Amino acid sequence: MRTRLLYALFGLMAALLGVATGHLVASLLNPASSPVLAVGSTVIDLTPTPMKEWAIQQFGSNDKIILVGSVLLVVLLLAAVAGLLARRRLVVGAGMLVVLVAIAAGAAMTRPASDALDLVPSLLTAVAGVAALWWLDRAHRTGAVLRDSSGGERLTLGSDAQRSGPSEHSGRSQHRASRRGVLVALGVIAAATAVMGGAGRVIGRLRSRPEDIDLPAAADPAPPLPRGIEGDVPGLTSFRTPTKDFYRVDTRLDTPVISADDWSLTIDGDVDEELTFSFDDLLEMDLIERDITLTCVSNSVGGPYVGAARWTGVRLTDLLDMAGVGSKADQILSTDFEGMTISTPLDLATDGRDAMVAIGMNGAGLPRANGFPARLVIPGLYGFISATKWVTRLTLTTYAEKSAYWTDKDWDTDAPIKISARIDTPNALDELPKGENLIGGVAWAQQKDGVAKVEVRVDGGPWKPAELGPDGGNDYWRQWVYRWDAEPGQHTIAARVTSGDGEVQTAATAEPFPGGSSGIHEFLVSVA
Ligand SMILES: Nc1nc2c(c(=O)[nH]1)N[C@H]1C(S)=C(S)[C@@H](COP(=O)(O)O)O[C@H]1N2
Ligand SMILES: [Mo]
Repeated sequence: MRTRLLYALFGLMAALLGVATGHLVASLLNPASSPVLAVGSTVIDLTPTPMKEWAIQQFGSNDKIILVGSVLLVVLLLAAVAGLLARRRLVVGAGMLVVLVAIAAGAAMTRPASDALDLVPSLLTAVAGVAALWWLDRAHRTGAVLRDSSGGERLTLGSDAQRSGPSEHSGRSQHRASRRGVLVALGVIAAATAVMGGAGRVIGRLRSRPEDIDLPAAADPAPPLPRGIEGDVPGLTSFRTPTKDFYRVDTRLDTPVISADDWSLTIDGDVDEELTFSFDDLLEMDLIERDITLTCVSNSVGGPYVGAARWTGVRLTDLLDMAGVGSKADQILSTDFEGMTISTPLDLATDGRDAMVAIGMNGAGLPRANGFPARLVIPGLYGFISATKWVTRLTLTTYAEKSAYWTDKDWDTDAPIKISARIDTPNALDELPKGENLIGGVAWAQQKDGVAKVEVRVDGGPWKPAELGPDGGNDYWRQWVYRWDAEPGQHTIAARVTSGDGEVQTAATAEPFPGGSSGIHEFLVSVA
């Protein structure tokens, strides 16, 4: 029994060392080729949409940590099994480890834009894992063999130090030597795993340091953003989302590191002339600056996947006009640096809205997580059909000819952002004092002439107008606050928005899939 446990531990330690090795090497070559991340990414791509949506609802922005954690857990369980197999025959256990790594290597190779170099982390994972298993097995068997030849007993780690008797004397000391050998091997492997794991993290962080760019002043600047009312309403979302707090949604498990010097944007497909722009080319063009609220289609009513920032970039139509769009195209298929695709209806992107290839966010270059060096920002459309990060290609094509990542997963191709009001304060189930309480939040109605009105309803009574915060433009969200004179007891509070073009937020509920959530943000609070 004990040797079984011991060998399961051997398998586990060998796998951990392998994973740490692979991760470290990947952090130097290509973070996405790390065996565990490669498997995780493949799982993301293969997961059916409803399950993915379920995971996002359940785990929110922790969904990826949970995914990577689950992959790791499965790997470690299988590695423990490999360890058990190695107890009988080392080659069988080692073989199983190699098969596990081969699966990860396969996943790494099927990633778009992968090359032969992406096999290196997996290869070294296998080498480290097998070497560790071999060493542990040898350390264990050496003692066991010595002992078998003298005392004939089977090794059980740390069980019989108290047993005594002259005839067992030499067996016992050899036993101790073997136990020491195993402990030394385990210690060295654990230490190496920790050091490499730590080094991998540090290198990853160093590599993904932001690149400093000098963002030129916009030729077409935005008016100064008025001061928000967050200072007056505790718990209210700030009028401008600080860059570091901006939500992040994408299919990646790593943060891409692309240097501005190596980056370029190509416009091709149904165009008069195929064009390629360098980052410096964009810096030299006329830049526009706009305050725009981005929204993710996976945001549920009242959810966190929405953020408001000041974006700086080149007007999309300036670029398209230079290339000369042909008559056949009805879609802009944008491609990121690794081949991930997003499709945008051409007519919407070019109808006069402030669509841009953005290179700046809140007055600085884009953070790597939000698309450095460049991304699309198109007001009024959910991010999954408009906001391509790390974008390198815009192809003018048709929906009949080409389909994008989420189109293939049956999400809508035409997905305007649904108008919505969110209550930020109080929170559901809060205990409030009786008397005046502030109910506050944000509301958005991009490309629908902005927010005209926000109303609050208590206990299903009449809708009453809230006060609106300052105006940051029609593509920007609006803060709102309602002074509520609360009576003791349980109360349901709700909020809804009316857009400038007269649409009242619907009470009809819809899930995020396939075209965005709808319904009213409503929940219970109690008043003492
Ligand atoms: N390359 C790439 N761009 C992408 C995505 C992605 O998965 N890959 N996700 C999109 C989605 S669904 C949204 S909502 C926005 C989110 O942008 P943010 O992470 O900067 O908030 O990016 C979009 N751009
Ligand atoms: Mo999204």
